Amino acid sequence: MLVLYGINLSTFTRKVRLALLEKGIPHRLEIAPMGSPKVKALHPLGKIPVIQDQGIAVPDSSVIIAYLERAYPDRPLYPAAAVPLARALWLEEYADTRLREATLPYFSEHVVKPLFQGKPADEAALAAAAGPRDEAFNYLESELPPNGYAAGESLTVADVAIGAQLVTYCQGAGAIDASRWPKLARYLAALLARPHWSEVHREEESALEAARARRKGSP
Ligand SMILES: N[C@@H](CCC(=O)N[C@@H](CS)C(=O)NCC(=O)O)C(=O)O
Repeated sequence: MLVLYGINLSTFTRKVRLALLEKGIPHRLEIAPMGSPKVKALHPLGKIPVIQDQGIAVPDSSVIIAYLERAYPDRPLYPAAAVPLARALWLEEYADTRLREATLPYFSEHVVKPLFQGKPADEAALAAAAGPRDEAFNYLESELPPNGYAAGESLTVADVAIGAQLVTYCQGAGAIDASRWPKLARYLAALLARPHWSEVHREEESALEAARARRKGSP
């Protein structure tokens, strides 16, 4: 069976989990943090996610999803036609890079530092994050349709990639401000209402709750 190495609360692990679940591919998540010996043995950069399938290791969420499309063609996440395919791949790339950089500070400062490192949030880093966050959210607000999916008539890799980043943002910053970005807020709510997404989301909320409880109980 396909094995996915990663951790919950990792954005790129979430992206691949959602792709596997949406495509209905049987798999097992093996908890393996970034930089761990297991991950380093499979991924030259020591990053997560990495999968093992059919006797090979496949690193990098985008490469993994491209591999899955060929190895498991049912329920495709790549549109068939060239134009929506280009749009889906661009939005995936945008989510993995610019949206990632623009939203990660909220998670780092409000979740990683206080809950996992016992450090206070850096208020200057949070203040500096607002501009890039606004720019990225404004771009997506202008690109998304009023309802439905980011690229084409059905769920694609673009939705998995954008949604995975937005979940990380909300874990750090709270809900997307629907008065400023109504389409984006509606878009994420619709994704999170999908059965597999709500299942993953609930699991991650429990992990966050447990981390908060541990932190509260620690001296
Ligand atoms: N481009 C990679 C990014 C993966 C990535 O940055 N993963 C994070 C966890 S969500 C990680 O392993 N960070 C540790 C590091 O950058 O060394 C992908 O799409 O898989």
